[in-house]
Amino acid sequence: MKDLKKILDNRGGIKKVGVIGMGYVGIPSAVLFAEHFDLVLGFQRDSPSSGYKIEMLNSGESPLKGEEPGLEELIKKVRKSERFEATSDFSRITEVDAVTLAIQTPFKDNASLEPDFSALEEGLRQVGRYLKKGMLVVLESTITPGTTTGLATDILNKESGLVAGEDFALAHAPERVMVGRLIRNIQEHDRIVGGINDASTLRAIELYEPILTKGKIIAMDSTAAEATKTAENTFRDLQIAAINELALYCEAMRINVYDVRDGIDSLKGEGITRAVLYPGAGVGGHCLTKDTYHLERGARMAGPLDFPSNVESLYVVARKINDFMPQHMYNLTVEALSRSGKKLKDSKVAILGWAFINNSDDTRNTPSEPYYLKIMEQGAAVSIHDPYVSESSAIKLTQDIEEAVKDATAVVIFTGHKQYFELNAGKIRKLTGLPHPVIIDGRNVIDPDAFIKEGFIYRGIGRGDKNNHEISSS
Ligand code: SAJ
Repeated sequence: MKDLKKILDNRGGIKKVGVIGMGYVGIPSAVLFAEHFDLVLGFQRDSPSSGYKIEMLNSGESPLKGEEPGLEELIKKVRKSERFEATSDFSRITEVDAVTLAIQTPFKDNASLEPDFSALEEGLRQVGRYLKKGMLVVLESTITPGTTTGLATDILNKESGLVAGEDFALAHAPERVMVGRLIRNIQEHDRIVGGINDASTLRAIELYEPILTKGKIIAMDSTAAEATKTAENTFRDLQIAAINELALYCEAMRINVYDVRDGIDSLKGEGITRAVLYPGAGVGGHCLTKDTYHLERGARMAGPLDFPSNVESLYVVARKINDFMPQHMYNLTVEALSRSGKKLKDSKVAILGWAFINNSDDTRNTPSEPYYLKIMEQGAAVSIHDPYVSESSAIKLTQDIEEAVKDATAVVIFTGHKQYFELNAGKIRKLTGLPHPVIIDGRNVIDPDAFIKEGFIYRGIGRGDKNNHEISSS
């Protein structure tokens, strides 16, 4: 067995770093590396959709939209000190001591939940083509457990003729960044670093330790690192499903889920705290909707898995409960409309909130969409309001709430945008022009009594204490 450690010692400390994929993960990590290493090359395919980023970065501008505190100043700083350069010339990978891949790993389609690793595979082939002995390769993308020791090792070895773990170091160090706080997250979150062997892990620690401020290194093997990333999101999805299921139970028991939530949450400290999250109209985004299936795939592909044969995975059941919530919003809408003798086909529904998360313009996998498709199928007229989203694929949106709610038979709140907490019952009801319009609250943003008193037919997720109210004749 060749001694990778000796090869790495001969190469000496990491001086030059390559980062592949100038996206919301690659750019902040590249400029943070550039503060500590002699040179960082940011590799970006000169494709029609993202080639423009090369020019922007080299002129000191950030191609990322939205506020990213500290990012643009850092880009300008490392450009000025000539420690960072963006390029589409992948042959320059030969110049670096370490190269990280921060490439999106979406799913081919929601139904199959088969990951689309094509872009990652292309990146790995590029690295393999220019790989040299003693280099470190790190995958940062969220991947199915087993990918680093499987697919990645196979491609890199085949393209380079070298052997992972013997001739070069290979590791997984998953990103944990949140849009809006990219730099801070990389510096302050603990960093999971998992090599395919100890020498690889140690080399990867040399790369990440210098860019951490409050964050600590948590070392393990690469498959454990892949499982950590996917499981941390799986567990969050599970916690949301637990409170969503409780909300449905509370509706059936005609009690207020928020009373029960406060009660459970009061059990605090001495390690007995409960992770009680918030019920809602569904779970969107590109993390929680996918990572469960990466974990499932990894565990079941590895096998043999000893698991009760007549029981579905708890994690997949959690996904199904969260994906049921838009259906529940639909069921609440149909039932509430029937209270005033209406059907969807002769109704106008105003959907408030298209972003998948509060006070954001991010619409990826928004729970509003399956609901929208269902009511359209039933022939309803629909208006969609979102203060942060101007357009989203073929959907027509408005930022004018009065336009959205005018003549609406039902007003349905899907996102907890701060603007919606101020909705005025009298004003909204007048805009609908109806004595008893419907209002469905998917994020617990309005006061049920204020709207019920105004004559609304109210339904709220988890609000079993209010959902069967008398219709006020006032
Ligand atoms: N949601 C609920 N109830 C909750 C919390 C969230 O219904 O109590 C819904 C949100 O409305 C949204 C979805 O879940 O539709 C996802 O919300 P999220 O807060 O988890 O936001 P994400 O998807 O951006 O998750 C990211 C993840 N971060 C990374 O992958 C680096 C996740 O690991 C973080 O825990 C999460 O942000 C966070 O805590 O902000």
